[in-house]
Amino acid sequence: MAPIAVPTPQVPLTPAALNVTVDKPSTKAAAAATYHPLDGLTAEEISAVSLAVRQHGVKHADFKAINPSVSNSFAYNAVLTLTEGIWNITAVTKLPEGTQPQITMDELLESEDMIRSDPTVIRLAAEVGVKPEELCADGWAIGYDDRFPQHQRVQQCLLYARFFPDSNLYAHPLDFFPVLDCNTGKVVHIDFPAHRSPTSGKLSSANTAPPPLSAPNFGLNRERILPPRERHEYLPELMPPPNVHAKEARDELRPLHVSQPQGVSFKVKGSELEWQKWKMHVSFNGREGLVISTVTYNDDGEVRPIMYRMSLAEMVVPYAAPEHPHPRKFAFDVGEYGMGVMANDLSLGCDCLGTIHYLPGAYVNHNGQPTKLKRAVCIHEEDAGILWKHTDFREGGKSVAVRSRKLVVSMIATVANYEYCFYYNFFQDGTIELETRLTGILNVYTAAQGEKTPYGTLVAPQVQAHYHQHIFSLRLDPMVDGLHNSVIESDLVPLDSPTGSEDNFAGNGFVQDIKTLGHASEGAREYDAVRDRKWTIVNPARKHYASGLPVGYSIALRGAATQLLAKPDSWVARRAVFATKALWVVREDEGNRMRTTPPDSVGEWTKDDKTLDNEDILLFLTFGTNHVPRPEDWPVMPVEHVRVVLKPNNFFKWSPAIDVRAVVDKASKVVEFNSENGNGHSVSEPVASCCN
Ligand code: ABN
Ligand code: CU
Repeated sequence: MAPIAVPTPQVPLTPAALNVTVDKPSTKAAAAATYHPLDGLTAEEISAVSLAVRQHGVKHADFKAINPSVSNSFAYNAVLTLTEGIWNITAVTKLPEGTQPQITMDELLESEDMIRSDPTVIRLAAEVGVKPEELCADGWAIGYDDRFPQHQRVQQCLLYARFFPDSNLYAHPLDFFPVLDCNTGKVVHIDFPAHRSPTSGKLSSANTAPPPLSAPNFGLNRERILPPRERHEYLPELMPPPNVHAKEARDELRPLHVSQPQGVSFKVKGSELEWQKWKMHVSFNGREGLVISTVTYNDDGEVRPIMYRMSLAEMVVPYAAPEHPHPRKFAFDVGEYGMGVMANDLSLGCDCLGTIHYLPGAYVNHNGQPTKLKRAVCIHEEDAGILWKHTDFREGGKSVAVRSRKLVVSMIATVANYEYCFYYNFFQDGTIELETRLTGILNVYTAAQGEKTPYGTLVAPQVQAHYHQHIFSLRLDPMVDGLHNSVIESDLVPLDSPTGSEDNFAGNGFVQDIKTLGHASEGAREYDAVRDRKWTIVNPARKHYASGLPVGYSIALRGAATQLLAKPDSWVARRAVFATKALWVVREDEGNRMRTTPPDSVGEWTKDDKTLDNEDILLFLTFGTNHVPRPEDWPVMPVEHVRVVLKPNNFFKWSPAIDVRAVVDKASKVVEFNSENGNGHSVSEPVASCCN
């Protein structure tokens, strides 16, 4: 990565002198026509902000963070305001020692160069038959390891070997982890995980704790382990032998086109998206990636607000293996890397099928410059099966079947070995769904021949995939018919009265046990699958005309509820407090307050006793999946789906989908098969109407 050349104050504070390329908006008129205050920063704005920060840095000698030649390893918060086209710095705050900005892509890539040129790493790799140029490193945020001083910007490298161009490096994990200081570019330590005896299962180390940095030979007290050499490829061109998966490709499927002969049914004005009765704003930023704001539904002419903002606040993948240094594997992929920073530039016909509209995205990179994605966000429609149907079973009775369509707003991020695909789905019955799909390659570590692996699955010989959890935090800023909302928790419980009693003679009775989360201290909630616990965001000021209940949106977490399995006082629980509960409800003013001193987390924000009822609130919903890897997840994992659903509940007078008409798809056909050769051919056209 090229160091930022910062001139002396005598040099003019021009973009060229400060190494900033100022992107120009294509045309002023075009920019003005689509401008919206909730838009993500454009590439031009990022360069302009970067220029303002550098100019400030040059003018103010105390603000040295941007000048690597005087790097002091402190991080700063800068607040800028835009006045008549000029960005001004209004506040600069030095953050406490140990506060680190996100790891950047450049730092990740640079880590590979650093380890390839470090003499100790070269020697250790050579001992297991790996050449420096074959070494690959995934740079992981270290999270927690108090053996290193706070000011060091440490990164741990998970090492693999790549023996052939483009080959799957994760099939060849190495048995040691270098630790780097990103600021000095030096390897500062090597960690050697202990291994377990094939016979007794006993650990080669005295215990699972980190050895002191001063331990001789980096605390290594076991035999070195050669990386597995068997190839496990997934790229089609690498499939022939010696790849163990070498197989002829299966017969290609016949084409299945998604065709919209009359075009799409949505409208896009800048970043504002309208479809059916939905309207929303879509934006993108480097940290959260995709953001959906100001979601409204046109209910018979009344535009009803539902969500002010929805975004991914955080995600963490804690692993189960307790032997050092594996417990350090719990990177925060939003906070420490940025989901937007890792977003893919999407490809038509592969990532996105059908008639697609893309939105661009931009984020600030290591050098303070914008990185642009032409296709960061994909917008399209999909058939979603049956929306509703009924047949009057009496002879001559009528039948109606209505198909469902969904609007999908999505992005995909590559998070080193894994990919995460995020789809915000909007349905015609008022349902909003965040569907997360997980795919990519498992994080793996080597196992010695015959070694016992109590915390992982051997997905291939000597390739061990540790058990882990994928835990996400969805930040919901609700606006259900207004900014003042409450959260109601409801459980389904059997009647207290025993079977045979007056109240419950047959014993079948069950009711909803309902309570409003009244105070901040009640804002941290557990999921209860047995009681089918639900949370409903309501507006207590408006009631349903028939049920008399407050209008609301219910959160269905079933199947997606995941809470941290690590101990409450574990390293990971202390950092990923959000993952310890299924739902956090906090006051907006608390959740949005800018803080510069730790501890700072939802755990702190739910400690006071301010009211939560009928207030401007925020919800942080914890969801995800526990992953005990299967050999079938290897070498690339078929997608796993996790769904969080928000359903209107007492919000609409009746089914909002009752006005969707049954329309026959004239392109559908019946296929018949020749019983001799099994070949199919189309024989008939669809019925004239789906309502008959
Ligand atoms: N999941 C941790 C991570 C993310 C990006 C790059 C390397 C490692
Ligand atoms: Cu997983």
